[in-house]
This record gives sequence, structure tokens and C-alpha cells, in this order.
Amino acid sequence: DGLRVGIVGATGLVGQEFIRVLTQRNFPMKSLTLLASDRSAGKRLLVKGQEIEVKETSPDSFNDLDVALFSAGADISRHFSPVAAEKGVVVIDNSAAFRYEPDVPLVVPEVNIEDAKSHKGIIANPNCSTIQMVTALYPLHRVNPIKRIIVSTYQAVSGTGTAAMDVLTTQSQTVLAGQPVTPHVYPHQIAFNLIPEIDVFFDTGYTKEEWKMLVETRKIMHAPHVALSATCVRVPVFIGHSEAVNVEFERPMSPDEARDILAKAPGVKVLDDPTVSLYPHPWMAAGTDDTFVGRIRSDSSLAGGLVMWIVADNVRKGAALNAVQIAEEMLKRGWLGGK
Ligand code: A2P
Ligand code: 11C
Repeated sequence: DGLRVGIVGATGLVGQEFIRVLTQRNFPMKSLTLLASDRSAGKRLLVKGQEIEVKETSPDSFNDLDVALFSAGADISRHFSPVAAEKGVVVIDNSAAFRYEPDVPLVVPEVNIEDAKSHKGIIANPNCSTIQMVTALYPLHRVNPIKRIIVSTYQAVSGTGTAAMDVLTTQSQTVLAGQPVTPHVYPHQIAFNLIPEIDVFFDTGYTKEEWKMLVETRKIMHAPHVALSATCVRVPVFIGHSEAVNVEFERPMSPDEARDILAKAPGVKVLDDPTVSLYPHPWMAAGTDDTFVGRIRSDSSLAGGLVMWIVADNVRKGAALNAVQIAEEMLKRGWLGGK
């Protein structure tokens, strides 16, 4: 019993996390098909003590699947997702390929799982920075609509993939050995440094990552008029994105009210006691499922506004976990089943 599940990009950073999350959560699987490029075909990956052979992704890969989780880059998604959907497979796509199309649901289960119901074969998983921010802000927005968000992010190198994690390791060793670093993957050295550039620059001066946070937040929260300005920064952290967020609501919101709301919010954990240095940070969030919120305080620049600090594991809640949760919630509602 269960679903026939496929993972496209199974050998990648998010693909590997898909496998971990599916097995840890006992996702009901009749079969698990691992797909990647021809470079990995024939490789064997261990899943729950059993070896599964990786296959090259081809149109025929989708003949006998119920659901396919994609994380092999936007080009692969653009190429194979429509093929899979055509064959009746429900695609949950972690890339940015279809997120901004009006008829493709963009879903964070704690916020807008209802949107998934009207899918036409493809459901998009949002950008990691957006997922953790809306998970924490939507419960507040429901009570007191948000007018404006100012956010600065501190994003881990795992957001870029395995190669970037290797670059951080190598460059750190090089710097500690007193040797000069040659930038790789990023335009500048990332070890012991910060890079205020994530994804491509637009004419507006914002990067695409910063733009994504605006348009994805509006789409997921059904809040087309929310104003948002983001500054996205890559930091020398392996796992865990952090965000400093200033929020303006329609009416004043006190830190205590926000803490009360967030204490009951699904997927959110409040860690907020400055007297004992209790607040979330990426090292503690890595490997966990929650979106952590701390440093909740009144915005000294805006009466009734709030400031907070939001941290989550970008590979789990920011990617693999969110996608698997979409599948779980759809299954629960009878929107996903065997063909
Ligand atoms: P492969 O390992 O065969 O190259 P990461 O984000 O960690 O860099 O991983 C990218 C994932 O996307 C890997 O699983 C990679 O497989 C997969 N991928 C890359 N190119 C293709 C392709 N042409 N077809 C299918 N999967 C691909
Ligand atoms: C990063 N947020 O940290 C990016 C990674 O749109 O899915 C994910 C990019 C995306 O680099």
C-alpha cells in the first residue's frame, strides 16, 4: 500500500534530504524510484537499509509513478515536469521554473494547502527564504494584516548546493593556512566573508532572490498588496538561513501578542528569552523541522510594529520537508492517490 514515489535529482543535496525526510516520516510508499542524470545512472543509494539503483531521467521514468519530487534545477523541471504531469503524475517541484505561473499553486502547507487542490499536475515549492518567513509571519497576518515587511537574510551556502558547501570548507582551510583564496562558485571569497548577492541582479538594483521573496510572499499569503523590501546576503554558514524582519501591521501588535500567537502556530517554535541568551541560530536549527522565532520586540522606528529573528534549516523546511509535507497534506485530504 502507499504511493509510487519518484525523486528527480536524487543524488543532489535536496534529493538526499528528500530520501531522509520520506523515510524518517514513514511516508507511505509502495515504491521509490531514484532519478538523476546519466552520470549517476547505475549508482546504488541506501534507503532504509536497502540499495536502490539510480536511473537516468527520461520520459519513460514517469510511467509508473503517482508523485514525483523534483530538485534537479529549473531546466530539468521545465523539461520533465510537463511530461510527468501529462502522464498523470503529481509533480512537486522545488525549482523556480513554474512558481510564478498563475495556474501553478505555490504552497507552504501551514499557510495555503487549499491552493494545492486546484493543481493541474504541477505544484511549486517556494524558495527557502520565503518558506520560513511566511511560516512565521502568516499566523500574525491572519490576526492583523501585514502592510509592510523589511527583511535582511543571512543565507547558508547549502542553498547553492553541494559544490558551494565544499567551497566553504576548502576556502576556510586555505585562509587558516595563510594562503590566498581564488573565488569559486561565488564571485568573491565566502570563507570569513559576506556576499550581498544571491541569484542574478535586476535593473531595479534588487537581486532575483530579493524579488522572489516579494512575489512569492504575496502569492502564498494571498496578499497582493503587501509591501516588501529584502536584502539577501550569503554568509559562511553550512546549513540554516536566518532572517532579521521588521513588520508593519494594519493595527499595532505587541511583542506579547505576537509571542502568544506564534506559540500556537503550526510548524513554529518560539525561542525568546534574552536573559539566558535564548534565541534561534543556524547551528541549532540545522537538522530540525521547525521554523524558529526569537528576538521579538517592538520596532523602535515604528509605533506598533515588530522586529523578529527567524531561523530554519533551509534544506529541510526550506526545501525537502516542505515538499514532503505538501504531499502528506494532499494525501490526508484525498487529493493524491494511486491512479
Ligand atoms: P547527478 O548527480 O547525476 O548530476 P545539487 O543541487 O546537489 O548540485 O544536485 C543536483 C541534482 O540534479 C543531482 O541529483 C543531479 O544528478 C541532478 N541533475 C543534474 N543534471 C541532470 C539531468 N540532466 N537530468 C537529471 N538530473 C540531473
Ligand atoms: C539560496 N534560496 O539560498 C536559494 C536557493 O529559488 O529555489 C533556492 C533557490 C530557489 O541560494
